[in-house]
Amino acid sequence: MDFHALHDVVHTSRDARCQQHLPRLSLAERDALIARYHPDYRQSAYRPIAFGPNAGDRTVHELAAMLEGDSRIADDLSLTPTHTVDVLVVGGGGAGCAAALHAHGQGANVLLATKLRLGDSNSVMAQGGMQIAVAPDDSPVQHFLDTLKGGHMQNDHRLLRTMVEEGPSIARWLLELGVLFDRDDDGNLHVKRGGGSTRARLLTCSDYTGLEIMRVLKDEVLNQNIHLLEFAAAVELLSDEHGACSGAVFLDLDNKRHIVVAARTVILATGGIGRLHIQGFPTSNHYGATGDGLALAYRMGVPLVHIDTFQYHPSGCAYPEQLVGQLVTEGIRSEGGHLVNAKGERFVNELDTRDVVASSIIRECEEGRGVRTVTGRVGVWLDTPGLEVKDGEGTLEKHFPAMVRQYARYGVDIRTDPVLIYPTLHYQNGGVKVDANGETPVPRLFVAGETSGGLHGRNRLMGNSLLDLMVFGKRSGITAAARAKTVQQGQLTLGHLCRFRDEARKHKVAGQVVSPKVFPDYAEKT
Ligand code: MEZ
Repeated sequence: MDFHALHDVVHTSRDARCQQHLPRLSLAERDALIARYHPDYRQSAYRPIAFGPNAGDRTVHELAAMLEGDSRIADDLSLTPTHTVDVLVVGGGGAGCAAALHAHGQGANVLLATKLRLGDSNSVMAQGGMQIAVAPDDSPVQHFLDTLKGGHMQNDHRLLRTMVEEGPSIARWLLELGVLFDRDDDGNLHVKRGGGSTRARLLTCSDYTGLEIMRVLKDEVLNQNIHLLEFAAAVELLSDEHGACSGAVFLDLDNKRHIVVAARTVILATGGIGRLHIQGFPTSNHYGATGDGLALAYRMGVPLVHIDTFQYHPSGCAYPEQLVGQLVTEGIRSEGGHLVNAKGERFVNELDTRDVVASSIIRECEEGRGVRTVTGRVGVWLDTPGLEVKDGEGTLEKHFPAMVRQYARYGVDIRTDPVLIYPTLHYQNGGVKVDANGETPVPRLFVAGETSGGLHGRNRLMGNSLLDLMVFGKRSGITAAARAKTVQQGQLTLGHLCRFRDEARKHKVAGQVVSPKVFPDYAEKT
């Protein structure tokens, strides 16, 4: 049958589907479903880590290999610094920009180094919004409870409380800087509901919320004349004689030389891990998302938390082939978009938590109720035209202009044709262990944003990532700047690397993989 003819079932089943109410699953039903279908539960995809701070903990093969991997630099690299700063921020996404701005605001001499260009990050690609409890019927307490439930009660309470309580002040800060959040007809901030949330709490800028926030933050970094180092990939941290962090080594991607930066404090904000393509999944992540900060912090001796859990966003694009893995925002489901199997049936409450929705889609596909593309991919329909029918012509163009254009480029009109989706690797739920100021157990080393772990428990709620970046970017920036005032620049050594290499040799895993990877496996080798 012609692939496009398969759409018909979506149109013909719409009226009946609109009468249906599918409740969210009970906790017992949720646990049974995800244990059977969620990729986090595929035992063969996991193994214990051989050595280091998380020795014996199980994680996916791709991450275990990266953490055990060897640095690309030699023990005897000359460590004469080309820059000496108070605060070194590694990463130019949302957390990195927020950290740099706040550290600079405290009077620190800041260098922001980034692997690609300023702003190239998952933050810029965030579509569906930022959760902040600003609505009259909402509160930080409610935000806390929703997030805790979504995270299987495994969230670090201190981090979570800090995030939800500081949300409203972050909204004010972004508004003052000039972020154009959507407003209702009376000019009040407009809020939408995300999966797993009991209140409408998402502040949005159509379906390009991250792009809008990053437009403003990037401008601010440039306006404040914060010193920038672009196309510089962090390949190793530096430690002093006491084991505290004292700087970093970068690979200059233009001329392949090393750049050494001495810093009193270092903030890692290198983002996510999607480009490791865990378990062969496509990803919604940007090209540089290779989990570099995890490897760098691990070699310094910092433990990681919740590294056995990843987020597979339910609606990754499954057709056309050029868009495979890219995000189809949860915002479409927030507005009432139905998920529909090949038989024209809804099969899950579309606003259940992401682990539930993703597992349900995988179940439908594994049990033969998915739709197959000509290239052999499988997925289920997201009824985008249903929104035009329900809310009127022009709805998609008004609320999801980026999505309409993204698909139109490949000849798909999402106003008339449903889109085929399948879970895509979107987020690492865990990461580097930090306190509420982003500080790690290694002195003077801070981590902010997706590289850090604990806040989201075992499943992040939609829109909590953008808030995480802003809150902990800010707190780590302020704390790192304050700490830099009280300490001297430490010696620049690779002592931690020598110790790590000794351990690797003992466990016979020395030199198997170079890490951080810097770019995905299919990139031209650097
Ligand atoms: O927080 C996210 O991951 C998000 C808002 C994604 C989306 O579906 O738009």
